[in-house]
Amino acid sequence: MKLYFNPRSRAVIAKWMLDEAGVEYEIVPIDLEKREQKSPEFLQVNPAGKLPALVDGAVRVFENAALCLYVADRYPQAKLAPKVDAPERGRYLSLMVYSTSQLEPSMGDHMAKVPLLPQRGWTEYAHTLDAVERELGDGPYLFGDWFTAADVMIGSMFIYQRMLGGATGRPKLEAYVDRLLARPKGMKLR
Ligand SMILES: N[C@@H](CCC(=O)N[C@@H](CS)C(=O)NCC(=O)O)C(=O)O
Repeated sequence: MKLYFNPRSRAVIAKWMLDEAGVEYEIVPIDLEKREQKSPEFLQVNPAGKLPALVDGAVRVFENAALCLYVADRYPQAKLAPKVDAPERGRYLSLMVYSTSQLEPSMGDHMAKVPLLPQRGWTEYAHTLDAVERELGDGPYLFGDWFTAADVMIGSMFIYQRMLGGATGRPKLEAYVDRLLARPKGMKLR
């Protein structure tokens, strides 16, 4: 398994997932300054020309959410995802997609101070925080005591926000971020 990686990129999310899964993998460094992510060879792996990307034999995966879903399903012994027929599966899939289709752009707008346009497919930032708080409940993770790939995807967004000097202003969410950062194989603040 090869992870196309740069430490100063969202590929740290994929690396966190692989580490939590206890998977052996090879890092393929990609120099973003040299624009190696736009090379014809790399575009064969990820047509979007972005990090991360994963190659597992004949399988190629790009987009962090897809990559986390893939790793969790490929290594069921790591117990990082509900099984396909488990009752938690629907909520798990929804949170995985929500992280990247609503949480990330909503947070991005908030940090860039871009006003929300109604035709956008995501809600305003405060509503997003309400939704995650509701889903987290009493925690400690999104599925209670069970740490899953959904915590990697949702949690990494808040870790990134903190890394960029931001914070949610919600004690419950900040305590969740602290817990995630304290995990031995977790993402580290830079
Ligand atoms: N939604 C993508 C975002 C990937 C992304 O934007 N990666 C950035 C680094 S954080 C990148 O490769 N940028 C280089 C470029 O766009 O040329 C994911 O989660 O995989």
